[in-house]
Amino acid sequence: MSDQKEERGLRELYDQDPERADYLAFGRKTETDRRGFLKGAGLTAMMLAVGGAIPFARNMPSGLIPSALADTPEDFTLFGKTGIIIRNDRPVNLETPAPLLDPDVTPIENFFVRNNGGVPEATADPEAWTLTIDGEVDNPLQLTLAQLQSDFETVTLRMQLECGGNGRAGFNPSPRGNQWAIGAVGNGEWTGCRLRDVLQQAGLKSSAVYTGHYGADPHLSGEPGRPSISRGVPIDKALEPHTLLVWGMNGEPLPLIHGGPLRVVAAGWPGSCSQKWLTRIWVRDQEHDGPGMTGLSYRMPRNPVPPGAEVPHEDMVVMGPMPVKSVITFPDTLTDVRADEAFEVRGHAWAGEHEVQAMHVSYDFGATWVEAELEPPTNRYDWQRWRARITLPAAGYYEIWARATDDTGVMQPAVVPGWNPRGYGNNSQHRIALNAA
Ligand SMILES: Nc1nc2c(c(=O)[nH]1)N[C@H]1C(S)=C(S)[C@@H](COP(=O)(O)O)O[C@H]1N2
Ligand SMILES: [Mo]
Repeated sequence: MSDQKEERGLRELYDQDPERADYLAFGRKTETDRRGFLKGAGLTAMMLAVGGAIPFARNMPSGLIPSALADTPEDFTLFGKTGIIIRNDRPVNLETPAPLLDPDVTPIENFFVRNNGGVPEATADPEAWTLTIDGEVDNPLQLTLAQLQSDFETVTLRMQLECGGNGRAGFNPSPRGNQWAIGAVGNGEWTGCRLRDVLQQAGLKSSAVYTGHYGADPHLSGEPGRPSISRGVPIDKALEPHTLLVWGMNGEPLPLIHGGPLRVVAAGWPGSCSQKWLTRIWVRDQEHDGPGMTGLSYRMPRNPVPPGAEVPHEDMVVMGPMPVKSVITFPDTLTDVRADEAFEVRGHAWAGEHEVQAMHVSYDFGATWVEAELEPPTNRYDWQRWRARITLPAAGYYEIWARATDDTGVMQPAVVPGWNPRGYGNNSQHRIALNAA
């Protein structure tokens, strides 16, 4: 089996497979009439995307990328997303621009998407979706979504979800993979039951040390039954009461693109631990070794290595919790502001398994720091709102740097942290540029 996944960009997709491109771009299966012209829901979605009626739509062939969208990729709509940056379409990988991360709960239409494989077909009967729990348990279980919903306590928690590769674009030399800037992160309001309660019903054996998660998404090679990714977490994280089996997001049924009808959310750990389209949890007697946990994937060098180094496999370890980090959500970079007038800078901060203890901003390239106001999380793993008021002393170019400190005193570095072969865990300070007039 080769690890090579064919990845291609949106333009290329429109060239090679225009019907599929329409499907991806406009969210639903597009209807076409006999002559291959776009109709129905697909056409409606296209009208929304271009911002108005298309009077000559009857002449517009399906699979034609509207030039309005072709020229402004960032305005392109995929899976009902708006304002999102397309990092890749095969698999679908969508990043949220920092200003759209401003709300306390990230709206679904702006929430980032990270897929390693395809998107399964939507299921007609979500309640019949079945999860298997097996491996190191006394009573292997098969539970439908309906049973999970009725037999276990339902909880709703606000928790951040961040891709392990968020910030990869900052590394040099640049590791392969999605060139995420800062927006492969979001804060969802997740509804589900505790994984702990379900594992307790299955009865963990004393040999249970790790989970292995499986999902229904097809591998890009098309090989049936081959998982796109299968990660897991140490059993303590699986038993942590905030680790959930999730069927609701922001008060709605979990959308297909976010793993609906059922996923894991294991906040504070690399997003890959939060399996989407969840079908099976295999309780293991050793560290899980599914695709995505072996080789270089989701592994970091045990000890620091020089940028670009080839690291032998035995010196790589599976990534644990995500590091302390923050994002500036307001103002947007390259905004014009007034010198000598106070204005608000704000954003969110989060810290893996920790709480954020302090937040600072600098407008003089890190020479001095202003302490920001920092709100507590509504629950553990919720990201924390911070706000600072600053006044720029004279007209000219400034950068705002933001730095979070966690409750163990660890801070975000000013420069990109330890290089690693796949570009994980870049938590360097977010910087924006401002012009003061
Ligand atoms: N089944 C499945 N689950 C998955 C993935 C995937 O490709 N397939 N991607 C993982 C990764 S790498 C991340 S960062 C998160 C992203 O979740 P989101 O797309 O809902 O934002 O899902 C994780 N769960
Ligand atoms: Mo990820």
